Amino acid sequence: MTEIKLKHANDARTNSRLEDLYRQMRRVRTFEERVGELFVRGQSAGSMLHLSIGEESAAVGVCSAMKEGDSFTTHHRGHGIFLSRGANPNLMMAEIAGKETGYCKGKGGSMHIADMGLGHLGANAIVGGGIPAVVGAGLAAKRGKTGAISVAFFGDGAMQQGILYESMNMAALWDLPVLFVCINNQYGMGTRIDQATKATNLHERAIAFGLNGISVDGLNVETVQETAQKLTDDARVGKPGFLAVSCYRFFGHARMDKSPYRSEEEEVEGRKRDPVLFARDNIIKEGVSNEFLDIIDQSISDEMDSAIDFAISSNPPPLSSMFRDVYGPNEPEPEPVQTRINRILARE
Ligand SMILES: Cc1ncc(C[n+]2csc(CCOP(=O)(O)OP(=O)(O)O)c2C)c(N)n1
Ligand SMILES: [Mg+2]
Repeated sequence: MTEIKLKHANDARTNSRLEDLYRQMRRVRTFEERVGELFVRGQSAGSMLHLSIGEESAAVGVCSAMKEGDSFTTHHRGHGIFLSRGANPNLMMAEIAGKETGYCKGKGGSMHIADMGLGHLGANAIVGGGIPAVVGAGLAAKRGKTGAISVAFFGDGAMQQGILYESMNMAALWDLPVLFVCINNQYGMGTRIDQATKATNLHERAIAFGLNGISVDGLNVETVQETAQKLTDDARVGKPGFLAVSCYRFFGHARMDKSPYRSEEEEVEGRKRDPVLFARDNIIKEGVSNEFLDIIDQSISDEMDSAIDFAISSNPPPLSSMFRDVYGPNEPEPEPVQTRINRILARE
């Protein structure tokens, strides 16, 4: 009861859908902030980390239009997408920290995280590399009449990759339950989109292949969600689609990139297009109090602190398991690393 009192600064009606979208976006933002800290402290596995801060509406808007049983692939900046599809932050954080309690027992890390149970067919470090898998998943769903769709998430850099066009062509030709989602954060590493292509109306390319193609401004998560809902509804009945969500990559390409290729003024302007704060402002306009939203933020902060504690207190996978789960289930036990090294050295 006290919560309800706190929730409304006046008697205005609450848009609980927006509140839910806000909560989800705040979870993504806070998760990414914690991951950034993990990296700076040298506690993440691998040397690269790509944060999706500024892109939360694409992940949350599209994922909230998906259903249980749907599958998806992501690019190298996919933490927010997996979290929005129901990933457990503890297991994600442990995976990024390279611990055996992680989704892939610490052997996938940030850029190769996957979980078939939640429909995550895999993150992929190759630009465009995860896209064709959704065509296969879409074909399987169509033939098996499962009613599921498969969604490929990728960046604007993949718009210049041939594999996208082969995949869009097949999805359209075979009327597959597939959605292609381009998160257009304006940059492919240090190259701005208008330095990479003349054709910046990205959805027009999809229309040319016979897909439903739409571009939306990612500032407003509700617009993203509504558009994605239409596209997923159509995809589910065999009309594949393409959605480009425009946003701004708030920080460098990877955690160590200080973005010397763009001006500070541009970054200040770009960060004003903050989908999390935009949603927060709109909720407040509907009469929800700042204080109530602060309580939501605090509980999310606590949740992500626990994820960090879980990851740090977990063990790395034992050396003896190095090749386990890497090959198919019927592969023979891999040769112990030291025996293999000795054999190679003996040969030289
Ligand atoms: C096929 C291929 N080419 C180049 C790279 C190096 N690379 C890694 S990320 C990246 C930029 C990708 O930009 P975008 O697709 O827009 O995704 P973003 O990083 O902006 O999320 C590049 C060129 C790669 N991983 N794969
Ligand atoms: Mg990009």
